[in-house]
Amino acid sequence: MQDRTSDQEIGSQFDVIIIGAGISGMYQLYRLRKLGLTVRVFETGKDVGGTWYWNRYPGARFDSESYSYGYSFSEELLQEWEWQEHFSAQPETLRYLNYVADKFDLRKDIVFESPIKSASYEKAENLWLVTSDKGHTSSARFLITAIGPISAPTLPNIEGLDSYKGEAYHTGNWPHEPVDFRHKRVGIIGTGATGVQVIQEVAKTVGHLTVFQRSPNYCAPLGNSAIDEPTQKKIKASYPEIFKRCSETHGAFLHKADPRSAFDVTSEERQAFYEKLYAEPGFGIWMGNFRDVLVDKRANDTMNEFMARKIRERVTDPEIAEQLIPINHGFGTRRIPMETNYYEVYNQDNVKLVDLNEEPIRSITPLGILTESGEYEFDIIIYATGFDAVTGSFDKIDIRGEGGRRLKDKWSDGPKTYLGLQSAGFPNMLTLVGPHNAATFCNIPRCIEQNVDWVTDLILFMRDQNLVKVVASEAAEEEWTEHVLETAEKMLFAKVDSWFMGINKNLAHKRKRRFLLYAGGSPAYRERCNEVAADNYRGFQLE
Ligand code: NA7
Repeated sequence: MQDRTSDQEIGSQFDVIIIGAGISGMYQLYRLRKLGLTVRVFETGKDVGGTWYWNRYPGARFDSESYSYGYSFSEELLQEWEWQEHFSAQPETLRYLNYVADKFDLRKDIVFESPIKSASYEKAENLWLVTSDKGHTSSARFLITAIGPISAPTLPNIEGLDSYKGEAYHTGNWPHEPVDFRHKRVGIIGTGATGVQVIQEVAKTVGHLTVFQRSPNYCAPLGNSAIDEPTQKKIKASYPEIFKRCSETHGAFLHKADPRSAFDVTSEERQAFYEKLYAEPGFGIWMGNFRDVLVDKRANDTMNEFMARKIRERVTDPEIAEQLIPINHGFGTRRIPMETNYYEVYNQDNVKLVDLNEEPIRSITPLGILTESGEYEFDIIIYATGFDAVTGSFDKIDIRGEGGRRLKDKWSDGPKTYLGLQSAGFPNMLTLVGPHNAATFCNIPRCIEQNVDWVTDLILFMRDQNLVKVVASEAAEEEWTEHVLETAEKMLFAKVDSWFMGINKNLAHKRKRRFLLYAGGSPAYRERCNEVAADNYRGFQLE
């Protein structure tokens, strides 16, 4: 890794500053450098990878088919890289991103260990001033945020958190050294997509494991396996079809919704279809289900019954099985955790499930966790308690636009953007995977590439037309925000508490329910972005 932390390097002016060296920041750097622009990326971590750099917890892996997840922009890269598993584990994914950084010599323009604390738009110079935590300031015409939608971890708001004397880790900030669970008493709080992954992995070697569950989720089998040689060859020969299929599906996954209603078929056919989806690898059960399962309560209930039956079949103790069946939301209305023998973990003698609805946590103590029923002592506590999703990573930076207006204040009642790519009053700032952007609800690299390509084209267009300032109009922003919220209202998840809806009970301030993603689907979003560009960037004011 090159050292780029000298004052001389940092205190300079660039055409573009990118915050974040994860999947989007890396690709954005690659594209802009090719245009001959001067670009500098500032990254908090010691190396590239973003999500895959921080989330090193045991069990972290893709829920997307690996070959649908990698970058598509380089045929050479596609042919060189060989995914080892259908759903790659975090170490391999991080190796892949390092390989990309090496291959395209990306690190020379990245300043590591440099969290950006503030960014302000200076009207007189039409520049963004960006300051790192070390107090170094750099400037650029364009500011591109590539800070990730799920990158601001939140610890639980439980009294006594700091008093605990054992080892404690949040999954989103996992140590670089391996953590040994053998013969250890481990407590885990959280049973979302992350909790499920970490629980099933830790359970393999742990001395004793206690899972603290506030809300169970409907979890579906991942169906992971190694990729054999003939399949590897087939994958390499099929990339055009793989990416074409992703471009046609709602969430840019390989799975396409079934055009039938759950009630177009007999009850036997429906059960057979659900069994087939349950046995198939990946998100098919969520993304490839009947078209009305996520929008019609009656259709959704047929899936709830099916999933509850599966849990009862797999968990030996009927009381524990009931505790693992969600009662406060329907199938797929929250993020589906993908699992491998997750439910069977609760059949192990050395695993205990604590239902926090029956036995709430009172506090964290120096020795462990105190509930209404008594104290549990641990050697290690794992917090799989989630993130301040989508807007949390923006809130961590003091971003000020025209007139010194703070982005955090502007978004206090919910984000407002145009296409999820810009917010009015923040000229020349572009938000990759920003709120209300389809990339937030997507097989993310597929939508990241769309975002980055669109932003690159905009910058190229401005250069060709001698334009120096782009800012979304209030009217375009209003119209997009309304469209985003209206689209979400049709979905069952709009009525359920989850990070999709901006609900995070650990934050000190209570928020209004506010949809953070875009549910209109990636093809419609892409079409809209293309139309806007073709119409001379309609809705943006260009100077
Ligand atoms: P999630 O999906 O937000 O899950 C967080 C989990 O932690 C969830 O089960 C929460 O219960 C639980 N939680 C959070 N705070 C507490 C407290 N204070 N007490 C008890 N339990 C708590 O985060 P993940 O990291 O699993 O997944 C985030 C995304 O990352 C995921 O969707 C993927 O796309 C990648 P709750 O449900 O709120 O009752």
